[in-house]
Parts: sequence; C-alpha cells; structure tokens
Amino acid sequence: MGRGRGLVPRRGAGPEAGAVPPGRAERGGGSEAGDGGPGSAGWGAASDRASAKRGGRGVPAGPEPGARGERDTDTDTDYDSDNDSDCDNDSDYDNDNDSDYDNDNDYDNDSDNDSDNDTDNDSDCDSESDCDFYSDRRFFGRSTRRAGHVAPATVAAGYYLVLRSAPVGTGRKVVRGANPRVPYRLIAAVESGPDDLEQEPNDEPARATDIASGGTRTGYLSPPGDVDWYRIRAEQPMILHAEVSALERADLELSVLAAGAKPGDKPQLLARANEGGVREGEVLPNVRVPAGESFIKVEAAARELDGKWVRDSEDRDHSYRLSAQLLPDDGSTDREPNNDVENAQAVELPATVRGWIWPRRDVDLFRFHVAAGAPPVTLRVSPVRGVDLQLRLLELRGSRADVIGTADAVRGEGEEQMVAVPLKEGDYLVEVSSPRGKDASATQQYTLTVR
Ligand SMILES: [Ca+2]
Ligand SMILES: [Ca+2]
Ligand SMILES: [Ca+2]
Ligand SMILES: [Ca+2]
Repeated sequence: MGRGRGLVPRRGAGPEAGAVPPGRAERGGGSEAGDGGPGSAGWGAASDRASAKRGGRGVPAGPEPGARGERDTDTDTDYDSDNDSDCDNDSDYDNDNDSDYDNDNDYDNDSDNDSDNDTDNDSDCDSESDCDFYSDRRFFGRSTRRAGHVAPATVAAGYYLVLRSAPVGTGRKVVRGANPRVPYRLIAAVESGPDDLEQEPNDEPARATDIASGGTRTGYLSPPGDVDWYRIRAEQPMILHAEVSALERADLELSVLAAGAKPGDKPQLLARANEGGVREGEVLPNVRVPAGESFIKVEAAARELDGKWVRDSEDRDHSYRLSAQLLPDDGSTDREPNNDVENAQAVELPATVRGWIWPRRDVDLFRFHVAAGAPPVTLRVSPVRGVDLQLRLLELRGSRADVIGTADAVRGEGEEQMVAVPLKEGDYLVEVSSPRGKDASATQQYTLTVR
C-alpha cells in the first residue's frame, strides 16, 4: 500500500483502485479524491485546507514545499553511474529515509483495522474523531463523514474517509494529539476531474496508471512522498518522448523504466531527469523502450534535509501534466541509454545521427565498424546553441575501449571534427559529450556525421 495517500480500497470491498471511474472527484483540496459513487467522499486535504482557513490551524503534512529549487546532485550521479541499481536505491531510500513515513505505515495499518470497526461503532468512531485535531488523509470505502458525522453504512460501494490525529513523537513515545475543546470541520465534496486524471493508488509499478502514446495524464503530487507510476505499451522497440509540466510548489523528477525481465522483477531504470527546480518541468526526449510494457515515474526530487535525502515536497493545489509519445526507432536519433560501451548505439557508415546532450552529464556513444581497406574516416558534430561539445574516438579491443583521438578545439558553442582519420579494420566508438559534463540542452540537437 502506498504510504498514506490517495484512495485505499477497503479490504474485501470490491472495487480495485484501477476501477475508479476517471471522472471521480478531484482537486478542491488539490489532491486525490474519493470515488464518484454514492456516498463517497472528497479528499482529506480539503478538510485540512478548510480547517486551516477557518480555524487557523492546518495539518502538519510534512515540511511545507517552499520555493527551494535546489537540485538533486545525488540523483544525477546515479544516472551516470549505472542503470539498474537506481531502482534499488530508490526503494532502499524509501525504506531508509522516511522514518516519519514508516510511522505512517504502521499507522496506516491501524487505520485499516479501525475503519472496519468504525463503521460498526459510531461512538468509537466519534471518539476517534474527536482526536482529529490534525487530520490525516486516507480513504476507505463506503461511508462519508461530514463534520464528524458518519453516514449509515448501507451504500453498496464507495470509499471511507477516515480522519485521525497525526502521530507525534518518535519511537515508543509516539502519541496522537487530541483537543476536546475545538471541533474540526470536514468538508467533503465530489467534483468532476479531468478525463485524464491519474488513478491513485499508483505508487508502485503493479498499480501504474496507463498512458497511451500521444496521450496525457493529469496528476497531483500529494501528500508528501507520493509517487506516480504510469504504464506505456509499445508493440516494438520505440523511442519514447516523455515530458512533465511544472508544479508551483514541488520540484519534480521524471524517470523512464523498462519492465523487469520476468513478472515480479524490478523495473530497470533507463533514463532520469531532474534538471529543473520548483516551477520547472522535466523532459526526457529520447528513451528507447523495449517492446511490451515500460513505465514513467513522476515523483518529488530528493533533497537533503538534516543529512538525509527525502522526497517530501508536494503540491496539493496544482496538478502536473504528463505527456508521452512513442516514435519509431529508425536509427536517425540518439537513443538513451547509450552512455557506456555496453549500451553504445550501433551505426553503419556513412552515418548521420541527431542527438541531444541531455540531461547534464549525458554521454552518447555510437559504435561503428571499419572494413579492411576502407578510406579514412571523418567525424563531425554540429554546433549546438549554448552547449560546448567534444568528440572522442575510441578503438574497441575486446571489452576494452581506448581513446585514440579527441576533438575539443572550440571553447563553448561550435563545431568539432576529426578529419580523414586512417583507421584499420575493426570496431570503433565515437563519443559525443560536453566537456566535464557542464552543458546540456533538451531542445537543441546536435548532428553527428561519420563518413
Ligand atoms: Ca499522485
Ligand atoms: Ca501516487
Ligand atoms: Ca543523448
Ligand atoms: Ca547518452
């Protein structure tokens, strides 16, 4: 189960999350909302906001995601170093870092149990409710609570809206706050959302929301720790262009992952972008996805807080828009990942390839074969606005690649070339990159020619 977010189907109560109608309630509180079924509920965040406005108190929903805008250097390093361990890092990271959220998890389980009791026992429920000075945002099926009142549990389908005070303290000293004097006020409303709304819970690949090529999805990154997985299917290997728009209050990170080799295997990271900060979108222009399922993941960028990396920013009031497009892989563009010898992109001479150095520290490797008695080879990369480029030529010797030439004549933007290089029969690599990984552009492409 996701860590305390979104729609949590009531145990044994029918509708899977995936079956939530697309027109279900949304925004208001700016976050995931209840089902459009009878007696269903809005989103706890609405109450949070409402209470914050009316009663002058809000929910301690984690640190406020202010305009931080710092970048995630750690993430970038991961991207450069390898493809597969990143998923692990993510998971480990989640387990490790959110000791706060871990509390939430336990707490979640409690809620599950309690919610069942609650429907049967009004007074129990109400006494719990009185503790809801700080509300938590969770959903369960089949009842609506408005201003502390529980609707009769006679409705066939829907979700519960459960409020409890948030745990305070650490370890064994965790307690829930209470305030018998000041009532809370909960406002729940079913509102129609956009047709392309994400379907929570989608915090893991198995519960990913589908996105079609050429399609869009609207999503919210809330509450803190929310992760949104999207699934895209390709008939054959394709180039995926994925783009997510900015959030006002959260720094986003965008990743593309291939499904694991077997069902149950972890998805494999193909590419990740976290170049922008708060109020900046992210784009991955050219990820090669295999035939079958791949995933797009939207989450908050990690930031360092008291020596720990956390992904706690959220924006409950604004949605992001994710778009995805599958393009044919005809070999005319650079395709990621191609950052190392193992994943170098094979081209035939004479070759012309257009590519992006993106995100920062991107390296593009192309592999080609030179036949016996072939004429000398000329390599050229066109200028890219605002990007200092360099070319390197490497000779492949078994699994080793040795640099045999470098072209970095121009400081800053400008063409680089190696003219009429005599090469004996064998396999070679040409590498396009920015010196020391300093520049990148998601919009300006280079053109590499090898002939
Ligand atoms: Ca979401
Ligand atoms: Ca989610
Ligand atoms: Ca590239
Ligand atoms: Ca690359």
